Amino acid sequence: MKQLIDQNWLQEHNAKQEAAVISDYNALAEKLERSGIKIDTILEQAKQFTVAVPSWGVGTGGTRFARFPGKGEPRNIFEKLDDCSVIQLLSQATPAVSLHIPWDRPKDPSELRQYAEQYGLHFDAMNSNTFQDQIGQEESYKFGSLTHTNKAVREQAIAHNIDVVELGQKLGSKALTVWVGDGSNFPGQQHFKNSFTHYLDSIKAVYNSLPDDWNMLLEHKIFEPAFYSTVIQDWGSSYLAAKETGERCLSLVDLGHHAPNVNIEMIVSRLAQFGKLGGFHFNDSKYGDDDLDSGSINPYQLFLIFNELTDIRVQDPSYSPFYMLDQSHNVTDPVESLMYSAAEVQRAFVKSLLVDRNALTQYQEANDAMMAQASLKQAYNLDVEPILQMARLQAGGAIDPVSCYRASGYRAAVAKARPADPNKTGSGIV
Ligand code: RM4
Ligand code: MN
Ligand code: MN
Repeated sequence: MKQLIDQNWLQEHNAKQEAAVISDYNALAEKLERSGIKIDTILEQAKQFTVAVPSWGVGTGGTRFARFPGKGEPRNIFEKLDDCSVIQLLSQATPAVSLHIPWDRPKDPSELRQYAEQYGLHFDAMNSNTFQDQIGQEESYKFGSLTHTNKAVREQAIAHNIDVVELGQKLGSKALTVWVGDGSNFPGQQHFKNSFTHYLDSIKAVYNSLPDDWNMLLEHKIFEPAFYSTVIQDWGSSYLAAKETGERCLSLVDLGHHAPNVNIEMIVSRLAQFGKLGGFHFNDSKYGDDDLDSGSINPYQLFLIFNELTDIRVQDPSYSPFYMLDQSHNVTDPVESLMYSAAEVQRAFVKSLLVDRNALTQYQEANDAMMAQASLKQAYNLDVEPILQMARLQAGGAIDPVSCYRASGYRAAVAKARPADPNKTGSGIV
């Protein structure tokens, strides 16, 4: 397998920390053993955990005010995959990449697939884009896409989604994520019922062209780019649309797409109870959809979400929703942010495995609020870093991905190899 950071060098880098990791791991094993938890079974699950990386996440993001591109930003999908391969190599938790079309449209899909495979990468859910006008496109999405008042615009948006599915099939993907920015900026601008009806008709048309082994994931977002109303603004609208559309049409929860303080873990439980929870876009936010790094603001919320997911998996071990990071890295090196965030999501997952579920159930049944919350906190407060480090070490990754990445000199090397085009603002969510 092709690797952009030398395996021997990586092993030497790890060697300096290896003894400390083993000692910390053994100490944690002893501690967990006292609660009847076998650390090796947790380690195995940590190693199995994966979260996809968004292709657009490896470019520097920005706000509507400005973007400050970093050095050596990837200039095309192949360079994006190079960066994704480094993220996977060091973190050992991100073997899949989620593409955004047309941003990442390849001339030759089989060439792109092979390019990914040489790194051991594959493609996660495909993302369509009808929130921007593309060069050469007949109709404009200024006033919407799948929900537009004009049938010709809706048909163009439907055709784009079908096209993305066809491309995804060539790349080995198994899902289409549909997020539309459709909505309105003024009260009265849009007829709520009519626009939702158009949405339903449009996604049904896309769904009907979906291969049998594919899922369609509907992503809701409370606001932006529309600031008064958004057609699929909440999980309720998403659920209704998914239910109306078909069995393989599911809801996708992007953590940042909710009002502050919304109880997202409860949304997770509701959607799952009715078989409609299909996937996640992980990120964090403080005020609005600011696409901050996963776990950077509210790691407890992330843990509570995984607590629900683990609860679901206790009942149905085969349950596996699509997990993806969806973040905008405006002030950090995107490679560092994505490695760090993948580990934060993995950390929340691992901690959720440590919850004593029998005890929790008993406290819930007995209405013992104090001990119920304490049983969650007991797991949350444990430092599981030695498990994450051991998982990466055994899988051939880096004990400490960020320090290893910095020491490797990768960014400086790509900065030389990828001179910035002064006329282009580069990739990233702008
Ligand atoms: C949206 C949404 C989508 C993502 C775009 C770039 O806010 O989160 O998932 O594809 O941003
Ligand atoms: Mn998203
Ligand atoms: Mn978003």
